[in-house]
Amino acid sequence: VQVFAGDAHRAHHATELDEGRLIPSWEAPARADLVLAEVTRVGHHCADAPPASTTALAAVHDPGYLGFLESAWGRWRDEGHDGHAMGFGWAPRRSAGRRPDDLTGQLGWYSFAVDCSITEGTWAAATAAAGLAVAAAEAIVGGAPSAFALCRPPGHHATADQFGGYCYLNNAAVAAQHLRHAGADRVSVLDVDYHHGNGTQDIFDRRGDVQFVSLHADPAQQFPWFSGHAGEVGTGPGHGATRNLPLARGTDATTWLDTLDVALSELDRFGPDAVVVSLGVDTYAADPISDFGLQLADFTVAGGRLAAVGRPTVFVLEGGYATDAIGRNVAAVLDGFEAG
Ligand code: Q9C
Ligand code: ZN
Repeated sequence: VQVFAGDAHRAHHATELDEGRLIPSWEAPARADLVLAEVTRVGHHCADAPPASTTALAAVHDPGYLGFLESAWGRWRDEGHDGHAMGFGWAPRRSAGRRPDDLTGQLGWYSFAVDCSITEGTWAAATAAAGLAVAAAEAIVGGAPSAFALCRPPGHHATADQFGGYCYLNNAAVAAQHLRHAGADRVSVLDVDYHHGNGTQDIFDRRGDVQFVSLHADPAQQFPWFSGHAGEVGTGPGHGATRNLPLARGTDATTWLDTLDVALSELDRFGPDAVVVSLGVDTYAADPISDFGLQLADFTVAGGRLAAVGRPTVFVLEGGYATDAIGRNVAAVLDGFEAG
């Protein structure tokens, strides 16, 4: 598997509000470094890529949001604050819905969770991650059967105009949209991260040309709380192109792999020209913030089943917080795919 990775991600290490305390985020630089070390060790070829262009980002993100993200840290610094940039107020359910002028107000307007913050290196890291996703998509366009974008920060929670869930720019959506521009008529995004990919779903909700299929912890019990229910199936022209498979707390590997098969049958039905996999490995049994039961061997099995779809596949890294195991788990998916 052709791997795209770089070190721009290290400039981003955010603060998160976790169970009432501000802590260095679980989504830490070591994650990407350890995945890169492991995929290199097992022999995958790795290359860097330039940051995503404004055009590639604006194809899935709101221009006002992009301008905000790029300038937020400088504005925060100029205001003289300690700590990282976070909002503290969000729109009530029924509100006039106008963007405030003040930076702190805008931090609320453009976010939906306080589990991540904006730091000095956030924009550079996020645009670099999206650039890796573009490069991986481009590798597929050039005929590669598979490519892996080692994205950090992750992306699947980021909507067109809101950050949250450790995500700022939606790398998987950028990759899927790039594939569409490059000539794939139909693209499927399969999200296997432990959490629902609310951002990706939102971006493609009304689209019939990009399918979104996700298996994840039931939002009644788990972040991102407000989307990912089975009844969400897409809107208007996108009706039927979204499929959600919520799973109970503590779901074991057998149930998860059976549900993966259901997800894969949805891909077969759609018949995509290319597939983007939002590859989170926070389904791992020892993940510190999740509660599913997958072991290393299950990731290999999953990779093999993804290969059986028989389509060019872009893997984009999402979550996975058991740092000692994240490299092995990701490599197992890629190895299973190559063997399959
Ligand atoms: N006590 C991804 O996996 N907050 N994002 C966790 C832990 C939300 C996960 C709080 C987790 C977001 C890309
Ligand atoms: Zn996750």
